[in-house]
Amino acid sequence: MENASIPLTSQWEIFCQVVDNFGDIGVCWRLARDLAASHRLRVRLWVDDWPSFARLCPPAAAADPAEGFAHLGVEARLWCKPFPHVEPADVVIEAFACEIPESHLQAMAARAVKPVWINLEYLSAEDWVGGCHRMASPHPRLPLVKHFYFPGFDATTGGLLREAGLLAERDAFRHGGRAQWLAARGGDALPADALLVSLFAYEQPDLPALLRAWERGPRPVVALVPEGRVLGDVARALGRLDLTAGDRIETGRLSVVVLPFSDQPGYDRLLWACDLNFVRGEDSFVRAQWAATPFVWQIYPQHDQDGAHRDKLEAFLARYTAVLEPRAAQALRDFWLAWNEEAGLAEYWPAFAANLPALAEHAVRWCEELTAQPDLATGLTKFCFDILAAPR
Ligand code: TRH
Repeated sequence: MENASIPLTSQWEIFCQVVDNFGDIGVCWRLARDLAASHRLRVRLWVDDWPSFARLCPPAAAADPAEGFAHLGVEARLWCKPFPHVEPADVVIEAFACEIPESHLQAMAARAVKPVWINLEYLSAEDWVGGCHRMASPHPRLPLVKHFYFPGFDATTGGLLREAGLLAERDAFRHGGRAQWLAARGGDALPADALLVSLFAYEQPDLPALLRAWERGPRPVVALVPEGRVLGDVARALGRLDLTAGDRIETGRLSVVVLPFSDQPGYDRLLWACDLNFVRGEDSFVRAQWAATPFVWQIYPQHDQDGAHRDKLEAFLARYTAVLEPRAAQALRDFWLAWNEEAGLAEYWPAFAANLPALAEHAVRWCEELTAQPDLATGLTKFCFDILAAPR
């Protein structure tokens, strides 16, 4: 939603350090676009890994990273060393506790009106999040105050990224564009009762067992697999050396179609087209919830000693299944745990599949509940402009 009270000249910047060749840029690129499009802000996005950024934003591949690149209202710049001398923005967002270059911090501290400094945190459904959301943390040396901003699932948090008009666009696609979209991917030849699945995941050693269950199962399954980390496991399970976009393999009741990695709007269409989505990390996990269809979440593997990773999964499971009928809740929990523990997929698939109708109804209700909250970019914009407007 546009906020007419916000000056058009306000400049924001987001610092994004790309972890593990790809992660985190998905959230930052989406936030940058939403701030520019829905809130009319001038947004600069600093990325330290240009090729990873260009996977999400293909026109950036042809740009000279040193010169930067403007697209969809966002100015993307390479975060290089030494960091260039640039006037800090009115609002400076460090994503996921990445460290802003010292020279830039000094420039922020030197401004007469200090920038609003935000640390945008990872998404978690854990209860402690609400208590830390918006917490202020003064810099130990410089006259700057950082505020923690937590995305989340209830009103005590900053909410979730949801662009204006997203759900209307989803519904229009389902009523109008889906059949054509599927036909362009060979979907016009699908059995009428096929279960359409999208598969975006980290490595999954237990995948062969699940693919075998799909191959021999009572209902045809069509798995649409975008190019990415899980593709090696899909290939091995199907006895292939490798797979690339455009490949299509039929075995028993299973068809596997490999798709090219698309831009973010293209990925939304994939989620909207399918009956069941396997998603991972943070951004695709949220998009699956806006798709309002059943999904399976693979949490980012941290191999942590203290179980933080499992706590995060349990916290979301508890929220998501709180008002779900016990049989469907158990089936979902068993299958999600199997997916994350990489064992038992074939064992838990039949109950999960049998509960898909109940899970589909639940996904719609859950999406409606989330939609009642303000979206993250709107809440963040208001929070920052309230600080900017307050006497300091
Ligand atoms: O990249 P990820 O694994 O991200 C993760 C999380 O952010 C996690 O919290 C972090 O710690 C870790 O990185 C390092 O998964 P995620 O968040 O779903 O991001 C993937 C992005 O890719 C998302 O924006 C959707 C997008 N995408 C496309 O644009 N096109 C595609 O074809 C596909 C499959 C995905």
